[in-house]
Amino acid sequence: MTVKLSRRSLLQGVSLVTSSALAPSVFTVAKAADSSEKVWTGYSICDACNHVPMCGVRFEARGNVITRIDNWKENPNHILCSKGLSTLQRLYNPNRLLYPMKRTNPKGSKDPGWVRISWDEAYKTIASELLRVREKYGPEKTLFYCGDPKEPRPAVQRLARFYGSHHYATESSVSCRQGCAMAEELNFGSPNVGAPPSPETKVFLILATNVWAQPMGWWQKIIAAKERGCKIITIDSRRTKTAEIADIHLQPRIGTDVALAMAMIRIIIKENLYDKAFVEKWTHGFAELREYCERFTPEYAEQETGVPAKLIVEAARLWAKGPGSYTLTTQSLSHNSNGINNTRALLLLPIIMGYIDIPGGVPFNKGPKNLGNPSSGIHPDMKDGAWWNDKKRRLTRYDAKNVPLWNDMKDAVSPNLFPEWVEKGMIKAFAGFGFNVNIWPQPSEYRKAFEKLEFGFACDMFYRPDSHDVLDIILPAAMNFERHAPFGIYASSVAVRTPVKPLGEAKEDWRIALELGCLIDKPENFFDGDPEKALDWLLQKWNRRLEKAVADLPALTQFDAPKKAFRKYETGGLRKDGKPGFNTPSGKCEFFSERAAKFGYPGIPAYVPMMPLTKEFDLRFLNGARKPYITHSKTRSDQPYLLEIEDRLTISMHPDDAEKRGIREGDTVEIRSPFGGPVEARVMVSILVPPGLIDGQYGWLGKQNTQQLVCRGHWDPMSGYPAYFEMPVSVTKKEA
Ligand SMILES: Nc1nc2c(c(=O)[nH]1)N[C@H]1C(S)=C(S)[C@@H](COP(=O)(O)OP(=O)(O)OC[C@H]3O[C@@H](n4cnc5c(=O)[nH]c(N)nc54)[C@H](O)[C@@H]3O)O[C@H]1N2
Ligand SMILES: Nc1nc2c(c(=O)[nH]1)N[C@H]1C(S)=C(S)[C@@H](COP(=O)(O)OP(=O)(O)OC[C@H]3O[C@@H](n4cnc5c(=O)[nH]c(N)nc54)[C@H](O)[C@@H]3O)O[C@H]1N2
Ligand SMILES: [Mo]
Repeated sequence: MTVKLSRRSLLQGVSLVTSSALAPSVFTVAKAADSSEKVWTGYSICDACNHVPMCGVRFEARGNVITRIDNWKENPNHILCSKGLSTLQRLYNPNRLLYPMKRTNPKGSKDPGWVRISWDEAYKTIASELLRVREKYGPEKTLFYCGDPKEPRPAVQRLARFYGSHHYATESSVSCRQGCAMAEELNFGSPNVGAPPSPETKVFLILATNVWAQPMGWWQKIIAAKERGCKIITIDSRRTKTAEIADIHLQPRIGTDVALAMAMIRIIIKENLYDKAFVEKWTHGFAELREYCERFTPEYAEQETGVPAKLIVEAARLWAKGPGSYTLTTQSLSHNSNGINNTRALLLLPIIMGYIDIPGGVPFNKGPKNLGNPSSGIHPDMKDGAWWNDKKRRLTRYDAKNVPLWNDMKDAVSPNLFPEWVEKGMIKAFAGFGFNVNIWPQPSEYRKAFEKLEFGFACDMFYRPDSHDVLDIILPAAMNFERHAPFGIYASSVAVRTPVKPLGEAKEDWRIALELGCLIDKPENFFDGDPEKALDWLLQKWNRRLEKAVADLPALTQFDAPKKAFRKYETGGLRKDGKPGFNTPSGKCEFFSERAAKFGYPGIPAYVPMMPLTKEFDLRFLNGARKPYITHSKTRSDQPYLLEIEDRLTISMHPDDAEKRGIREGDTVEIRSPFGGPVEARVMVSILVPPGLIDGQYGWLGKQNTQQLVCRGHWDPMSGYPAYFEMPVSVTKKEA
């Protein structure tokens, strides 16, 4: 049966249709919960904010209806926040997308004419279109994509692999944390986000990491360290909660971290405070570093960063008192056009002090072998790591020219030149899971490009007109409480779940990717379409079984953690070949990155000033600061409780800047940049930001969509990331 849906009725809620004879609405379902159904306890993983590892949730259900959620105490991440606690509103939101839909009006029509179709029709159409495009143009002409929902990734990447397209992109190849990971790999030879302070840590460096973006337990560990006397240095352009507990808060202007780090390094060298033995034996490029940092006198650094020279000296001396550790769980450092260099420069601070893999320092090489997180594919065999790493294939990827270092290092393609690719006929079809077109600067350019494709589908929990109206089919995704896959991974333990059945005809992402896989390739490559089979197969890689893991709940499945050891670079514990040293070209921690230099980038992280402010555009916009109750494009009306906390785009503005403009708390303003606007926002007058900077969480739509302010074409040349946080803007009061 086909039911006609107008765009408006869809917008108002799929429940308009689903509450009729087609299916029970969530409210009917909720009523059914009062009946004599059995009450049981289940376990799941919260995906409300997309940080990894995610938080464990315990729930109570009556029959198939979850009636209550709570902390899963046995899970290492279990303190739920406002976003997590309101996920039941999302699960039972009457606007959920519950059925496959196809457009009936041509692309470009105001109303796509979405109608409900069966899964059978959806799958047949998708499979035949993808196979047609492969046959006619080649597999590489289909772009596979997984947005910030990181959990579908392993199955989606497998789908791309067996379809034969190495054009697989993720939100992390558009912009997220892979940029910082790139800096870590260049410096250390492996990703390392740092670690919370251990009992031996004397100084802790918080690198642009905001408490609101972390699991709640993270903050408690910092507080505990502070209480036992550990000194804290926070390097953050804003005065956040993490900055307020710091002994020293260094507040550099956005994108000037190279200048700050080089000035600290210069002092550490001049005052002979560095670890000479470590530097001599285990680092590469010290002479070049010493020469480069020479121009970064405290006074010059003050001029560039705005941080008082005296404070820079004080911070360098305090850092040298170590042992010291750091946290760099942020993505923010990589969101300006010199982001990778800024991150690399800060990460030279632990190296020059030799705080590498020592007690109280930065630990390396944690966790059982091959146990990755969902964004990296969980286990290399799941995505077929060898296929993705094939050098010849990699070089045919479209990003080999514009971001050659990224191309060399990462298995997901940088898709930010998508409009240009489509223009040149390089991409013809699109398969998107959790696809949000507003992730990009100037989203309308991307919408136009998507519209030109021969075929595109997306899979989501909600209908998002901005993204979906340029595609052909939308598929309903199950939510976290309704799926088995993937399991949560916490250092050396794994959390499996006991899901409820999906509402309507929603299916879990892994099931959709695997079932589609069965239609385009051999079913045995796709676990016969069964996510539970896939999970069991994965767990067997570590000699565990799914059934047993479920039976053991609420306890997590434990793995043997590698024996705790320090200075593993001396014993061969860090390198892939088992030799002493690090996984870098020189085998050492690299002040001068040979890998970066090989691709024409500066070997020593170079200082490059940001796009200048002008008389007209005299403020910089930190376009994407995380707030405790918002995640990206989600959590607004998906979880209405959170909308009560903040119902529209709200920017922070320093009192001096507000006064100069005659702006008061609560006023509505217009933001413009040389690249677009106006964007409408409400002002919060606050010392969270220094003079000259405003901030706001992106992800709002329509007139409040801040992505139209960001320049397309001003990318970080190393990562290809957009410079979201760099834009000069003007802010004027909107007259009533
Ligand atoms: N200006 C600016 N832009 C930014 C950033 C910034 O700081 N400033 N940050 C960047 C960063 S770090 C990130 S991570 C991205 C965020 O990137 P996005 O990918 O835009 O993240 P979301 O808005 O969380 O999710 C996108 C879509 O996925 C859907 N979705 C959520 N969960 C699931 C699921 O489990 N399955 C399926 N199929 N769909 C799901 C949501 O409903 C939504 O429509 O934005 C980037 N863009
Ligand atoms: N509540 C919530 N939590 C989230 C998310 C969410 O949307 N909401 N998103 C998740 C995702 S996908 C990500 S990537 C992470 C992001 O996590 P974070 O990057 O930690 O989050 P942000 O608040 O964007 O930025 C952290 C800090 O960096 C500072 N900063 C920005 N630019 C610079 C700079 O150039 N130099 C210096 N020194 N400091 C700078 C900002 O002032 C900010 O306080 O959060 C994850 N957690
Ligand atoms: Mo992110």
